[in-house]
Amino acid sequence: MNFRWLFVICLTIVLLSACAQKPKQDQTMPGMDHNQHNQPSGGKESTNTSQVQAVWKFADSAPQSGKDEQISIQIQDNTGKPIEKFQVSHEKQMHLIVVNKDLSFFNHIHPDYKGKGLFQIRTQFPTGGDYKLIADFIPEGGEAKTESQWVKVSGDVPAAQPLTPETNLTKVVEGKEVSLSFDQLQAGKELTMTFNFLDASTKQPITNLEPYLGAVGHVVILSADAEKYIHNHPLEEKATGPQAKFGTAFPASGIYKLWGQFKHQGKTFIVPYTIQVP
Ligand SMILES: [Cu+2]
Repeated sequence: MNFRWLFVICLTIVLLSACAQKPKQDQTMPGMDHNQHNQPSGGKESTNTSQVQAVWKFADSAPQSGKDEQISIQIQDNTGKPIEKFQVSHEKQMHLIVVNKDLSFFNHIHPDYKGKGLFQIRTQFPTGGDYKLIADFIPEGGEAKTESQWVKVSGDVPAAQPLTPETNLTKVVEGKEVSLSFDQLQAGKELTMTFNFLDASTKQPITNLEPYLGAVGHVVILSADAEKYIHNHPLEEKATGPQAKFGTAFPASGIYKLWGQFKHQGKTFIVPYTIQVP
């Protein structure tokens, strides 16, 4: 396994505790990370990310659908002391993914950093129901961290849409024919997933994808119950199409939903897929 693979997978499968692919010797060294070029020299102030926690607050004690709601996310250590410094990752200090329980709604937004560990954003939930908020961030000198929170939003709750795995992974989105393929698809295996882009009307390959948040694309993957979360970045971040390749690994077999986010001709677009991982 080459180092780049190890790095990409460990950086992205942030939910898996202690990073399943991590070399054994790292696990006994709190705060150490294979991402060592990011360690401050001397390193004794390095953040032990196992003690990093997020405290979630809503300006409205009962958030409502269709209304601007302010979300505050306070990042602190287990003694309540704010974590003050964050590494910029893909142009942002925090990435926040919002999904509803049946995964029919997906949003990827970026809270503002207010200092002293506090991030804030205003957003809207389209309907009532349960939503999961997932924050991705990297405390300076620490490793990538994911903190999540379920929130109940009041308002009409539409009937849950069942997640049905798709067998045809080619679809047209915003005038682009997008095909998703895997070199192998099996739980627990390192695999490459490839998105291929054609102009839907001319069938010509699209070779001028634009960087979106510093990479040709971003992929977020959630298990059907929204418990397993993976955020992938491209193997070649500077690619421009017609292919965008991502390395990933599905932790267990089951149904997953994934969302690829790309940018073309100044416009970002999202390509969702529901897949069955054997
Ligand atoms: Cu983001």
